[in-house]
This record gives sequence, C-alpha cells and structure tokens, in this order.
Amino acid sequence: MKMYENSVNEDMVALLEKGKKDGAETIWDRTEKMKSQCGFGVKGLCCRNCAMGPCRISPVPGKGADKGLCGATADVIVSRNFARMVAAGTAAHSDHARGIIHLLHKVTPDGDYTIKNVKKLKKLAEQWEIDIKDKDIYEIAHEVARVALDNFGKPFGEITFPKSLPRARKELWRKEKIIPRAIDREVVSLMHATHIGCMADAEEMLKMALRTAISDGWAGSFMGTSVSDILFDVPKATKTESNLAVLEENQVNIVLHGHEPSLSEMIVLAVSDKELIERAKELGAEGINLVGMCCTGNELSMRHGTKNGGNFLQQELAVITGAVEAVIVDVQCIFPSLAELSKKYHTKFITTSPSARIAGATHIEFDEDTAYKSAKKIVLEAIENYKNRRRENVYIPQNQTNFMVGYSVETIVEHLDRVADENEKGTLMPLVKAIAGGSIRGVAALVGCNNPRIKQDENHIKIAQKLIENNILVVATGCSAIALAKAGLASKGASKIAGGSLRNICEALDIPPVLHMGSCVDISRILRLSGDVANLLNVDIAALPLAGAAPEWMSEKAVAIGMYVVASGIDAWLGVLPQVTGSEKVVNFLTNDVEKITGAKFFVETDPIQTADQIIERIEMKRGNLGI
Ligand code: SF4
Ligand code: MSK
Repeated sequence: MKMYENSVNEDMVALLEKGKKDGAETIWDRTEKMKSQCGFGVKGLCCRNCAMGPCRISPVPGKGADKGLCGATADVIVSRNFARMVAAGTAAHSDHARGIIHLLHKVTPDGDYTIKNVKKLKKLAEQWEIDIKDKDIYEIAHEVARVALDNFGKPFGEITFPKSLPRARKELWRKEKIIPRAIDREVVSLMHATHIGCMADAEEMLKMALRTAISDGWAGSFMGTSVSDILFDVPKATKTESNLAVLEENQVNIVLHGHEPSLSEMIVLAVSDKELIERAKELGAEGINLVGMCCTGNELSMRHGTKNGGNFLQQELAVITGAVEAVIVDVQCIFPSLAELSKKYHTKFITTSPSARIAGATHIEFDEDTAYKSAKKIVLEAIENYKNRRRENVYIPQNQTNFMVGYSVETIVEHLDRVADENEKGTLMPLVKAIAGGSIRGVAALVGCNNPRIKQDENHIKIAQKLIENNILVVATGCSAIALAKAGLASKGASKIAGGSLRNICEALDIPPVLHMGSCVDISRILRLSGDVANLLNVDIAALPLAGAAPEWMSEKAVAIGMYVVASGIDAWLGVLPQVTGSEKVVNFLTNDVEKITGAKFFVETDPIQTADQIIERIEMKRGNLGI
C-alpha cells in the first residue's frame, strides 16, 4: 500500500505512471522505500558531534540513556541540531548573495553583465551613506559591493541594515542581544557554539540561532535581492505560464533549475543567440524553449516572463516527459538522483557550479568572466542532444496555467499609485489605508518548498484559498508561489474567489489576490514590505496583522527563514513538524517563550484549513490590539 499520496496535479500523476512504465525511480519511490523513519532522528535526539558518539537519548523517560557520553541532555542535543540547520540555511542564502555581490564588484560597462537599474544602485548607495557625487555608476557599484561584502565579515560593530528595518525592532534586537554583527561571523559563532563542550543551554542556543537567522533575512537575502535588482533590473508584473505543459514538442527543451540569476541571466541571452538557434534548426528543431524550475524558474519568470515548468517535486518528472534535452543546474534543491534518472532518458544533466558538483552529471563549469561564451557552450550541449530524443517515449502534459509574476515592492507601489491620493503616490500608503480600513484584513506570506510526505501543493493551495476568501492578501515566494501559480491563484481571474472587499481592491489595482514576489531569497522583499508599512504607521512589525507560513517546507533554508520571520515579529506556521520534539524546552521556546522576546512565535499545524483558521484568528487579534 502506498504511504504517501503524490500530487494534486493530474498531469504529474500521469507522468509518475509513465515513469513507472519506463522503470524510472522518483522521490516518491524512495520515500516509500525509506519506510519508517528513525525515531531518534525524527525527535532530534541523535548527536554525532564528536567521535565518542553517536549518542542517542531515549525519548522515553527512565528507559535507556538520558544523556550523551559528555553529559549533553536531550535539550542540549535537540537545540544544537536545530541551530546547525539554521547555520546551514543562512550559509546557503548568504553564499548565494556573496556570489552576486562579487559579480557587482567586477561589473564593467562593456562586460557581459552591466548595471540594469541605476536608480536602485544610487538609492542603496545613499542609504549606506556612500558619496556618489561626480562618480561614475560603475565606481558607485564597486563601492556598494565593498560595503555589502563588509557585512559578511566586518570585525567590529553591527551589520548595516536597510532603512526598511524599523528602529524599534533594531533596538529590541540590541536589548535582547540578538543583533547580528556580520553574516559569516554569526554562522561561524553558531557552529562554534554547537561543538562538543560549548553551549549547553537550549534557550541561549536558540537565541544565537535567532541572531544568525536575522543576518540571513535582513542582510544576506536582503542584499542578494537588492544587488540582483541592480544587475538584472527590478521585476515588473508579467504574465506567463506554468506547469510541464510548457515544454514544446518540436523545440529543444532546456530546463534551468537552481537559484542563481548570474547563470540564468546568461542562459536566457544564449537561447536567443542567432548562431545557436540556427544550429537547433539544422538539427530539425523549430527553436529553443527555455523553461525555468524552482527558484531559478521564479527569477526567470519575474524578469523575462520565461515559462515555469514547476516546483521542487517536479524536477524528476520533467526528465520523465522524455522531451527535455538538458537539465541545467547551479546550486540548492537539486536532486542528485537526476544524474542516474537522466541516463534512462536522453536528457543531459549539466552541473555548472563548483559548489554543487554531482557524480554522474556532465560538469561544464560556468565562468562569470567569460559568462556569455560559457552560457553558449552549455546551451550548445543541450542543442546537440536534440537528435537523441526518442519521440516514441515522449509525453508532454497538456494543462498549463497562466499566472502573473514580478510583484517587487516597487511594482506593488506602482499598482497602488492607481488609487493613491496625489501626496501619497510612490508610497505604500494606499495599502496601509486598505489594511487600516479593513478591506484587506491582513497580509500572509506563503513560502517554502514541497515535501513528498505531503501531497504536492495541496497545503499551499488550501491555505491560500481560505485566506483570500477571508480578505487576506497573500504574498508568495519560492516553490509555494509556483504551487499557487499552477493552481490559478496567482492570476487576476482568481480575484473572483476572493472575499468581496479584497476582490474590489484587486480589481481597482489590477492585481491577483496572490502576489508572486519571487524566489526564496526574495522573502527579503516581504521583509521590506513589512518594515516599510510598519515605518509608515510608526509601529513595530510585530504590531501588524501579518503572518507567514511554510506549509510543505523541507530545507534548512526554510528553518533559517522561519527563524528570521519570527525574529522580525511575524508569526510563522510550519506544516511539517521540525525535528525538535525530543526536547520540551526547545518546543516550548519556539512555540511559546520566543514570543516574549520577539513578539511572534511558531505554530506547527499539519492541517491546512486549521492553519488558515489560526492565521485568521491571529491576524484579527493583532487588528484588535491596533484598534483597527
Ligand atoms: Fe555524544 Fe556529547 Fe559527543 Fe554528542 S557531543 S556525540 S552527545 S559525547
Ligand atoms: S527552491 S528551498 S524547494 S522553496 Fe528555492 Fe523551492 Fe524550498 Fe528549494
């Protein structure tokens, strides 16, 4: 009997059936094979932080070991394990940001990468008090990059935060001693504290983890998004299509998967290269069809309107269509299984990053110094593979969904200008008024991944539907945004299922009730929106009727995100139980005591309708406290 249901999407179920006939293995097969999970691991009770271990603590009091060899208790082990997840998640987002900032530091007017948004560059420079008078924009860019890079390893002081961070929040972090000093420093300090013989106080461990996570959200991710906008432009509202039906029968199909826009922005140029299109035609294809996946898919859709093939759990299904010439990847959320799976089909699995080399893949390292040439080489590899497609084994689903993408804060403001009073143009004031007046009851962020232990996309969709029915505006990023796009909720037509007052606002602003704001790193756009609204109202973020939810999360990045969301004063709902239940103290801190420090806490709820109900209740409570 099957333990886990696979997907809400019939096309995906059909592809899984095809995969079975083809003898292909997918994540659902591996989930079944994994059978019951390790009981110690599920509760976070296993420690192998030193070679006296592994040690595991019995979850049953009085039975078996109640301490590790060094004397570490369940509280210590669980909190250390959780903290390590935060460190890894912060490292992933922030290393991504560092890569983009290094790119900004070497950008030249005649290079492959140029500055696409001078306004945003100058604004950031001004915020950071960089003297821009009489300076060339590339000189300014290099100085901005220097200041940004300092935030990773500055030896003294605090991180330079964006203006959107309300002063009250910053003061609170200072008072609670969770204000981050530098990104790398926080990751290193946290890892140090988890070493044997260091931190053995669960609450202090989790406070350190909060500090590290803040450096992810308000620095690493924030700078990653800002610098991407400077280099590749601020996303604008764009219509595009989602799901694997976006693959083309008679074109070279390239699936681009991962996270880093430095690669995707060059691949997008390379697929329009005349020479390469010519070569594709020589081989009998009508053209080259670029399809994004996961967060790279989001980056591409929001800046170029590139079609999106799907989210995390669709990466193997893309190969199973038999219609994909190449899956090109960079970093994060890439199944190593793609190496073996693609050999069953004609697909080339091409890795490009030294940080994510995968045995069995074709590795063509992407070189930023010769970016366009390098991207062309990678795309050519895909084109040359077109002749190997086995047409008798191709199945491309037929159902695609239109959706809107590209709701950066700047674009939201442009839409708000449609209804703004003259003196409020260019600000978020109309949104503030709609929230204060009650036509928008609050704003909920749906973020995070898919997880094979949950029917793909189901929780994202059910929660979003219920929230918009109740006049709560949904903002979404990452794989959640893709789930909602596939379900039609990120299209303007979805406003017909929204509550009456939200529907009226959506129609007046010409927006969908679910705003697709980009990739995982772009949760920083949501932080910015929250901070800017709080600043306009002169309150702290914790006072606002906001909520965050990661209904199908799986990655360590999601743990870091949850922690920085809570540290920012926004409640966070998790639809998958984190591996912390081995310690009552840790559970109690995350779901209770942390609220005394940050004004927000975690809720763990696996039922999507209950989740939506709880979000609505907390949002109404916050409205009541604000007297609105
Ligand atoms: Fe065991 Fe302590 Fe070593 Fe962990 S750090 S493996 S609990 S002895
Ligand atoms: S890609 S971290 S599966 S959202 Fe950003 Fe999706 Fe989660 Fe990866």
